[in-house]
Amino acid sequence: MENRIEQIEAEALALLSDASDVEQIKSLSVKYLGRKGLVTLFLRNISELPVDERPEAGKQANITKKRLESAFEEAAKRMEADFSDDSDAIDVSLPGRPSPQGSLHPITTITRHICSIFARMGFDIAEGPEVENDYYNFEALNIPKNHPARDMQDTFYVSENIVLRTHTSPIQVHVMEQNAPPIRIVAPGKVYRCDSDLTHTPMFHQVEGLLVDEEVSFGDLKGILESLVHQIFDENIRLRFRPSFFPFTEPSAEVDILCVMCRGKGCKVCSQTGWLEVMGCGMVHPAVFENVGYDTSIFSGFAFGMGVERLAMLKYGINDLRMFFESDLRFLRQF
Ligand code: 2U9
Repeated sequence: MENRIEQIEAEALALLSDASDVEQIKSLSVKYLGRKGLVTLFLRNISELPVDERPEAGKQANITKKRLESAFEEAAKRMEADFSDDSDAIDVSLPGRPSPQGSLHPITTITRHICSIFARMGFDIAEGPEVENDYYNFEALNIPKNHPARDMQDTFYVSENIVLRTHTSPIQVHVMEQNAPPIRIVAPGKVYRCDSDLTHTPMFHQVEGLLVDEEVSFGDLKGILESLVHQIFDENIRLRFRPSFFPFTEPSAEVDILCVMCRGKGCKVCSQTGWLEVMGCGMVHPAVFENVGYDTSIFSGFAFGMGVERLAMLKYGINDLRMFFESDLRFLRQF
């Protein structure tokens, strides 16, 4: 019987040395020391042994019980300490920590939206440099040397003949120089003007468009812009074309849309007029076509331009232009 208790102890210690977590140690403790554990049963059955063997067997069994109790306890403590103190220990069962995901800036989102609307109407997307030659930014667009748009107050000059583009129009000039008609492009991008107040920032975004073909009419232009406005806002937003002037288009027009806030009733956003000015447009001036070598007796075309910040403010109900450039995550996370 003494051998039996020694066997039980040896077996318990061997299993303990293989245990790899606290749960396994707990179940070993139950197996040997629990209410129906092997050591407990051994002690309970001592009365069945011959009378002269009982004292020694009882003593041995109690020694085994104490040794196993402290062996289990120490092993469990060691294992817990291993996990909590050792900074190198990796708990592979923990779920991974996701890295924070960014989102697109609202200006990027609406620029892509506008471009995708035009792409569905058959327009290609064209891009170009933000630093331009004076010729592409002004001269080719029929903006003569003494025009006020060239003034130091409006334009960032890099040197006498190099400027930060003041509109994306130079892109269309490059495309026309390199391609014969028909042309159907939209030109999105950053533009720079020496202007800074509550409603103007020195850098802002534009999307411009150009279509050149035979027999292009102002009616085609109206249809394209109406479709754009209906897709950005909704079908009930009417458009109004007011005569205007741009050096690069003739005739030219400003495009107003029904106020998207009050739907024409009159509010603070539309200064009680019921209308919002959102775009400019016109038929491309023959002088621009001559500059790129297009035959004006065959080809005509229309062009338009819009400020992306203004459209984004109206679409998303943003009332302060500065929000776009402050990188405030509380603002940006809403998009
Ligand atoms: C070429 C020929 C003509 C582009 C045009 C406008 C009218 C216009 C403004 C809208 C708000 C600029 O951002 S804004 O201040 N744009 O009113 N833009 S026609 O005309 C072109 C472009 C390129 C070769």
